[in-house]
Amino acid sequence: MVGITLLMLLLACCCCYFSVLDERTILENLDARYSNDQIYTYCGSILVSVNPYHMFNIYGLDMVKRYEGQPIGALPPHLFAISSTAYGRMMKNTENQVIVISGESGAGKTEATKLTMQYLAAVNRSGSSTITEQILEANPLLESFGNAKTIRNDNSSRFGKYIEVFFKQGSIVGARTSEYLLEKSRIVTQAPEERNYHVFYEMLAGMSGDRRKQFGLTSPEKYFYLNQGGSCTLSSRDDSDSYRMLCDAFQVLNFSRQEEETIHKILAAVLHCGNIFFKRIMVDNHDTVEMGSSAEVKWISHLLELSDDWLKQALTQKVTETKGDRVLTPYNIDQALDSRDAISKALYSRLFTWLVERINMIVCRAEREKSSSLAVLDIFGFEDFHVNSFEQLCINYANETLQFFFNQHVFRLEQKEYAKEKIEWSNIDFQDNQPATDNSFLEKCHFHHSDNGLYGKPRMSHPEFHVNHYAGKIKYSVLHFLEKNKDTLRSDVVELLCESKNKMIAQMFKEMRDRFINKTLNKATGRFVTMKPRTPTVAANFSESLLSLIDTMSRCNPYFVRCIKPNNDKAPMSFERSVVLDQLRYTGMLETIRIRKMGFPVRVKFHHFIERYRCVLRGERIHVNHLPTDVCLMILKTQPSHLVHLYRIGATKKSYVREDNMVKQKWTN
Ligand code: AD9
Ligand code: MG
Repeated sequence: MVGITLLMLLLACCCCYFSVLDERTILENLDARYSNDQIYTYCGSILVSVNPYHMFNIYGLDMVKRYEGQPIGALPPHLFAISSTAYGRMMKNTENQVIVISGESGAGKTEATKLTMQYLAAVNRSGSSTITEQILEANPLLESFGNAKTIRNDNSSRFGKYIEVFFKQGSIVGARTSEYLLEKSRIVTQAPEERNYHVFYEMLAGMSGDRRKQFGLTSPEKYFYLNQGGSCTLSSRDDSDSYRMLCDAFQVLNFSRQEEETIHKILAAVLHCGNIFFKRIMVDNHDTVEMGSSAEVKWISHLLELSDDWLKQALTQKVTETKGDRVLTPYNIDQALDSRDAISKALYSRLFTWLVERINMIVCRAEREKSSSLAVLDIFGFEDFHVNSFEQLCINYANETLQFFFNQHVFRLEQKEYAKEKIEWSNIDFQDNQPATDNSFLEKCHFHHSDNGLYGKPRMSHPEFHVNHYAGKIKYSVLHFLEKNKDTLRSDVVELLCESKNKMIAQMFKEMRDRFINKTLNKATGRFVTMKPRTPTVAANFSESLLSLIDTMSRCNPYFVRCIKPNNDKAPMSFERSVVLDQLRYTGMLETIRIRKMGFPVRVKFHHFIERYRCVLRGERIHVNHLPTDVCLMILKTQPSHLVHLYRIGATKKSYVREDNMVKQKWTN
């Protein structure tokens, strides 16, 4: 089939688009717009959002109405324009849409996600208000449990989330949240000036004194798991207010009183766990430990409804079974502390997964079959701390994967399109870390965890390695990498938690056991003893879920929102060019602009072009035998000759005959 697509360069640009495309101009443009309180700018169809660190009054119902039904470009750049276009396209084509929000930590991804959800809730006038309210309320709940203060962001997401909102005939019928890799180390350690997950502080600030007593709790400063970062309070967040919002969310999402109670019990048990200490003792020339704290152990057993002895044993001895015999090996102090922390991490992270599943059970209704979806991806931003560990490697790997998705979409597809249209075009190179990511980087990670000496044993003096990410070179410390990647909870501990008299706790760990571990029943003792993780490592698991995410997203029509952090001090309306420029470079923005500058970003269907511009022919006769390309050329030839290099006529697979006939008919009529 002969093609009928015309490719041309954008000739007229309004101020919110980049017209002169170079680094300096883009920076100046963003800076000028920002200082004019215009935080949004388009780069093609990509929305650049520069964090104002100040709430503008631009997200009200009036704005929702203004942007509703308006395509990108019809009104000044705004997040709602992206939401509105995605929504409109989903409605029109019943095609799934995804808004990919990216940017470094503190750039504004989570705020953009919340605003997008609010927009969708607001345009959902005919849908159920209960389900919409539940979907919105899931957000403060997950923020309490999955966000924390870091040095970069007072409300940093420590997990990635992919929220799919399902629609039928334009109305919301449900939603599903998928969570990615909650940062577990934070539950037991925090760097200076950082905090544990908000929920702990909120609970202690918001509960009445009597209720705190019920769980054996006092103030946050008293807990090792809460006080390591220094200050337990946050100037930008009122913990008791947030606790009230959390309790409201429990109500709206139909959590039973018993469920709420158990959630509090688990949180309190984790805090007590952190205060357990040990005394080092020597037994037969072996370094072993003795429990130094009995009060905490009693509280934990009481709260988790377990026998008094189980915890003591789990913390001080390792249980192994050989040929049907149970062998108890005493722990030294490091092993005892690791074991304590492993239990806390398992309790909290299992609770987190349970919460997400519980929310999905409520808001992800059966009707989502045959519905279309609009999804938002809010994943943890690229991180480079003073010390980067396994968590940063996973976070940055996720960003690397997303960058690949972006590259693939924007660059590869663009280049392919030119080739397909047979448009003359010099191939543009772009930084593509795909080989490094898939082959060397992740393989090395796997090698590291399959005892490969090459990767797993850096020199003692330099226990670190580097990765050249798309966003720059990052140094990782390999301390604790192995155990963080293995992240296995001792099988006997899982079994003990399954025996809790609290049904919810027992069920949570039974599901965990069944999902992640193979159990073998020892007939002699009647206990499950041999448990092998089904998935080899955390990294492998994470990588698999990321690939599946990319696969899901590739089946949607994507929109990209690039969030930019304008300064490193969380200061309102302060634009530091060097800080912004770095991000423009590594988010691929400059590359996007380069490719657009060299290419032909505006594509107009042949007959649309003719319909729109035939007036310039001023009565010149169009013969019925003229092909659409001929008419196009006739129109273009009316323009000054120096514009000739600004357009090309392409070829396309589009149904030529039908469209052409239609056009011909119009001409002859
Ligand atoms: V992280 O990777 O989860 O650490 P995010 O999610 O990119 O990070 P977040 O959305 O949490 O950053 O934004 C950080 C802070 O910037 C927020 O707490 C707000 O105080 C501020 N912010 C972000 N976007 C906006 C906005 N559109 N308007 C006003 C904003 N303030
Ligand atoms: Mg976030």
